[in-house]
Amino acid sequence: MKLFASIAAALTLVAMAAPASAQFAKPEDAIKYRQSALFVMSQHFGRVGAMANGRVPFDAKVAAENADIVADMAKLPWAGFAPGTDKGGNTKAKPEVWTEQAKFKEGHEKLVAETAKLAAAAKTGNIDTLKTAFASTAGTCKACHDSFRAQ
Ligand code: ASC
Repeated sequence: MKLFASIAAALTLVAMAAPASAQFAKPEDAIKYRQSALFVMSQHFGRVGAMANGRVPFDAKVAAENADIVADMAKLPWAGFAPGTDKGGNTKAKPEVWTEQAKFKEGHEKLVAETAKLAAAAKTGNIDTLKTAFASTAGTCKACHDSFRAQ
């Protein structure tokens, strides 16, 4: 019983330490997953952008809430670009996602870093800090789209 409890505790720790990952029954599910994560991210990024661009009044609390969601969502889509998911659904992902994996990974790591900075910037409550971080994050989105997303 003691041994069983130790094993169970160890497995729980491993599960907690493992990075978030997702497994998919079919390519279509992976495609849907990554597109959904990117869509949710874009909705919240758009809310931050509306403030950064002066389309809606700056509300530091709302900016911070939305930026936090952007930063969390930024971690998710990449699991959905699994091998063999270049086809099997309605995807604009270019073959380069899989043929230039080092560059693609670099792009996603950059986005995770930039969105973390965006979330930190939003928490300062300073609109100029937020504007700078927003522009930088948007540039990261665009760079990756230019290389890896078909029109
Ligand atoms: C957004 C959004 C994107 C990026 C990109 C930045 O708000 O949905 O895909 O910004 O347009 O260039």
